[in-house]
Amino acid sequence: MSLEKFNVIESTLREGEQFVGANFTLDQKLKIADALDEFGVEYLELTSPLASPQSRMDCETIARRGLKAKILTHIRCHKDDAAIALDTGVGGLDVVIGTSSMLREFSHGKSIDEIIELAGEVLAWIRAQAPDIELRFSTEDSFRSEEKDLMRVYLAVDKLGVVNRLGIADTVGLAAPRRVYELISSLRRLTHADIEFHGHNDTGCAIANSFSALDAGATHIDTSVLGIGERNGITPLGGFVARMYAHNKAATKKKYKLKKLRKVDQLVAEMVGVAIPFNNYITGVTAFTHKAGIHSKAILNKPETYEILDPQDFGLTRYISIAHKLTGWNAIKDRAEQLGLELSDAQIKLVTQEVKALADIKQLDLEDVDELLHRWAETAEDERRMTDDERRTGNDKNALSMAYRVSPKEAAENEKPLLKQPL
Ligand code: HCA
Ligand code: CU
Repeated sequence: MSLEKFNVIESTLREGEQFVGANFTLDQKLKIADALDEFGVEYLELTSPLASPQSRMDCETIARRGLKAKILTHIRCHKDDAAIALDTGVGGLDVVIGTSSMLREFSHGKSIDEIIELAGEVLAWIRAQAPDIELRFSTEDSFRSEEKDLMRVYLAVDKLGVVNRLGIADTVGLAAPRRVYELISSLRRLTHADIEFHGHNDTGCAIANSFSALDAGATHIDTSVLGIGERNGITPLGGFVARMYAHNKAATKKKYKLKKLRKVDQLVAEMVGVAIPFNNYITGVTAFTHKAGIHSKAILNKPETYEILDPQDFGLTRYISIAHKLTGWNAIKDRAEQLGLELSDAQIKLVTQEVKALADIKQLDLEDVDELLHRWAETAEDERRMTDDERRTGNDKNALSMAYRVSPKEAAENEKPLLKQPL
């Protein structure tokens, strides 16, 4: 159910601002908010208005912008924070408090009973002030909290009947998918509110954990563009969308304007001073690049053989790398066709052998392959014009040079020898 009906809480403007390279101006925030809104995320989460005077003004400005996405801000479990946050005009508050023994001892110093009491007071107060606001309560460092403590807190909060969502946070990126599944399944069984999952990526599980959370009944997933956030960040929007597209292509295409993803990734990458990683989901330069000859053949016949994501759905194109020793003649043939060159299959196979032989001794690039193809095409053209007479007298230099390109053994391996006469 949740796997089909999930919501993205896009936190580039909150968790993402906690990325070391991020220091967004209002103008930059507006550009990010607009781009994400166009993409179609359901929520935007903003830095607490208590962080700085400018942060407060940013909340007010973005809340008033009339975006389709619901605007949330993120606050500690304090009445004073909540009062200021409500004043900004946002559509929802994400309230958080640490429940792990570590955070209880070294951060706010409260016991579980005190947390329950405080949460009850603050959440009921917020609801009384703002009956229509979306209210979420989350425990920080959920996976290093005692499960019985966690459940006590969530059950108490759920029973208040004032929150729309309960949040689970893998604050240090410790959890693996099965653990996420178990915890969220228990929460799903025991409580009524929607469930949000916030997953850090320290050990590379953020996307898988988010998917597992949905599978277990979560309804909302926190993301940020390129995954930016504290340390190495959280579930990346693009990677999460890739996962959901693989799960249900039609629904994901309907839900989001996938072709806008590249612009969003580029925009944020530039603003925080990083390049989009080469192996990034969807928008990395190698995301749709194919290399091995045997892959290329299948890809050219039917792209789905080696592609779970169709680049066209994201406004991107696939690229088949051909200038290397793993190349295959189908890929070289495709390139020849792109260049409008007329070469027979036998000739293409010989070119392919030459590419492989050259690649064994030096680094090639596409230009080298193109040059070879052009040379072979010209020679083939001359060859076509050649008279039988000339051929018999053996004074044809082109034919000779062509023959010397490959060893007799290699030529013999081709189904159709390039030259009609053996030399
Ligand atoms: C933080 C911690 C947080 C909160 C997540 C949440 C985390 O930076 O305030 O509110 O659900 O990772 O625990 O981002
Ligand atoms: Cu976080």
